[in-house]
Amino acid sequence: MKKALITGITGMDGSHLADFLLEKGYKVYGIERRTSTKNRTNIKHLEGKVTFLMGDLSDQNSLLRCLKEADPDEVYNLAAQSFVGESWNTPEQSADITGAGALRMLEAIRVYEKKVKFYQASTSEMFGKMEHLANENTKFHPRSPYGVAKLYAHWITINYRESYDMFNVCGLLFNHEGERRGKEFVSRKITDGVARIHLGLSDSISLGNLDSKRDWGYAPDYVEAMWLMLQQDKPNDYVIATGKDHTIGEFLSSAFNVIGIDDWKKYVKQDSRFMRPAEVYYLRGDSTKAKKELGWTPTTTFDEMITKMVKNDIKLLSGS
Ligand code: NAP
Ligand code: G4F
Repeated sequence: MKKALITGITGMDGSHLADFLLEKGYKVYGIERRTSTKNRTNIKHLEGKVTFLMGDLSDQNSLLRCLKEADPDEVYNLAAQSFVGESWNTPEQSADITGAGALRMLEAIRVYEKKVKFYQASTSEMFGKMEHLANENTKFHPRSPYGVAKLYAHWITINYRESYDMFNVCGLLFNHEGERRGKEFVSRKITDGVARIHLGLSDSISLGNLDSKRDWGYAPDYVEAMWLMLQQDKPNDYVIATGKDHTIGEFLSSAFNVIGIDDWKKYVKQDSRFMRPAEVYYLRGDSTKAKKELGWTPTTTFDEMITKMVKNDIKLLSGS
């Protein structure tokens, strides 16, 4: 039985990856950090199936202890301060967890000395200021403290692969969403807001910049790509994306459509509090390499994903 250790298991991707690996017959360990109130919304269903270990990406020894306890074949480093907007409020903490956190996990694996395959959650935010389709060779120009921190984590993962012959891969994942997404991200903020309007709990949604375009995929499709990367003979880095871009207006239109509203504009307010000091206006990825080498393609469409998210939020809010 293969063993996997996941950092960030309480998050959206971590919980989906745990579901996926359990289905594959893995023994799964997940690192949780101490918080004043436990938030197990995404992992409640995993209790009794996954072994939870206490640790923190800011604490090197805790990572080594978790590694020894789990003795994994594969480590998936998904933990991060992952909200781009927040990274201007806490740039140092974002650098420490999102950037140096990856280094701490790599060092723990290096000191542990056993052969462990390592996955780093890299991101399309590293491309930042881009205008065309991005692939593995596109130059980076991050536009947020989060993006800069992720770029450090990306290069240190590659550097440890080249320095110590470690099996390290980076997945350059474009935006992916789903029912377990945090409510501060624009996708879930919209689907939750639409559900509230539908149930008469609210009459509008306040958003920032509506002009950006994103290449939005569905999270459960994307965790499969993470696993596939670690099953290859040689470590390599891959862009994971749908190849299609949509504006936030198109996201809104699709979400309001689920509740039968065509004229969504009268329900949306613009609020400068949600604008960013530097914006990433356009992200679209070319995952040809992943398709060719991993056999990976996304299966859930943009509209299917949004429908699932809106229906799930209506269900959660109505308690049905
Ligand atoms: P998420 O839902 O925000 O989950 C982040 C996870 O990191 C949570 O489990 C969180 O734990 C944990 N964490 C934060 N600080 C920590 C610390 N100091 N020590 C240990 N754990 C800590 O993020 P996600 O959307 O699942 O994304 C997973 C990873 O992929 C992240 O690294 C993200 O940056 C990256 N990524 C995401 C996307 C996307 O579109 N979703 C795209 C590309 C890359 P708490 O619950 O305790 O806060
Ligand atoms: O949903 P967002 O906060 O996601 P963003 O910034 O693209 O980051 C996400 O995807 C990255 C991959 O590219 C990940 F690495 C990262 O961890 C995270 O998962 O914002 C999307 C767009 C932005 O242009 C933002 O300015 O939506 C715009 N937006 C407009 N109004 C808003 C809002 N974003 C948020 N969060 N809230 C708003 O009210």
